[in-house]
Amino acid sequence: MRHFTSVYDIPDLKKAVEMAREIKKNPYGYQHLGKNKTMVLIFFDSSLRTRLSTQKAAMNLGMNTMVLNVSQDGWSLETELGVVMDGDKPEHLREAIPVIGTYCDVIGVRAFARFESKEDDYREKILQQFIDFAGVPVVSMEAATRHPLQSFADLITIEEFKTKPKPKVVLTWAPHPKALPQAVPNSFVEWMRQTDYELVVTHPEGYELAPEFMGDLKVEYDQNKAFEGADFIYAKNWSAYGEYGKILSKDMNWTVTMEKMKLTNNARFMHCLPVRRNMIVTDEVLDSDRSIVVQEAENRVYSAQTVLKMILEKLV
Ligand code: SN0
Repeated sequence: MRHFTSVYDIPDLKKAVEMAREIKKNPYGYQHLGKNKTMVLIFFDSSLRTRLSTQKAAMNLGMNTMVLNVSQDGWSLETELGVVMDGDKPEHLREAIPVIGTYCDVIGVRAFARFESKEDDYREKILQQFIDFAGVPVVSMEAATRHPLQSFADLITIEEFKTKPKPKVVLTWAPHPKALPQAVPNSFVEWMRQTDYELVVTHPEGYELAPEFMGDLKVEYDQNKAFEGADFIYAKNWSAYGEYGKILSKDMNWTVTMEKMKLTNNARFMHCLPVRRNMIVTDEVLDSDRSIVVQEAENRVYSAQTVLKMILEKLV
């Protein structure tokens, strides 16, 4: 593996999940791979789990890590090509990226959808420049359209908690006060479609995800129906893709409650975090033994470590 930006960069998903579970049992078994190797983590957006779990993963592999929060620590970076730089951004990505590349062996980048232009977001304007100009492997730590390290951790978590070979996994939209990216649901659907699970997506009308992610998967617009017999409930808010970046509903009837969880097959509750309590899901569900959000977050270390291991093996 050279770069990691989607599920398609993983040659054999089953083997990758097995590897992640092996690493979880023996996290320091591959320290030699990262000796004298440095990872730089660049954040254009906030983070808690991604920053800590990716650093932890790199350290478990014997790597050194450096973190740059672009919005707080660095120069404001110009991302448009061909502009006259007479504004408030003193440095261009075009120089910043190759410079960073000379200081490290792997770059992790977080750059959310900007919601200024659907086209720019969906062609991954920032992530793509890193791939083109860094000269070293690039790992997506959530880009405009995907959050693959999260989805990989989600898959590991479902494999750990499933009680039947083909669980019913339900992705449900839930209300939120802000317009959020589609990266997490896009990616979740993309990864789940690579498994033989029964996948159901439910959301209000107007929240259809991009066809490139949904493929031939049908939406169940009735949330209660979707929940029937579910083994995993994966909640997430996202803004509309069609009416790009718009909030079309704040309907609190979509909040995941214990009542709704009772429609399921004693399902586990999942969310990538951070989660808005009593918007996305009630306290009662989050504080119950059905919730596995912390175990899911813990697996972020092992998804990142598996990906970094695969990248390092190609470097040495
Ligand atoms: C991000 C998102 O893509 O939805 C990151 C999730 C891992 N979430 C947020 O930005 C939440 C912000 C908020 O105000 O709740």
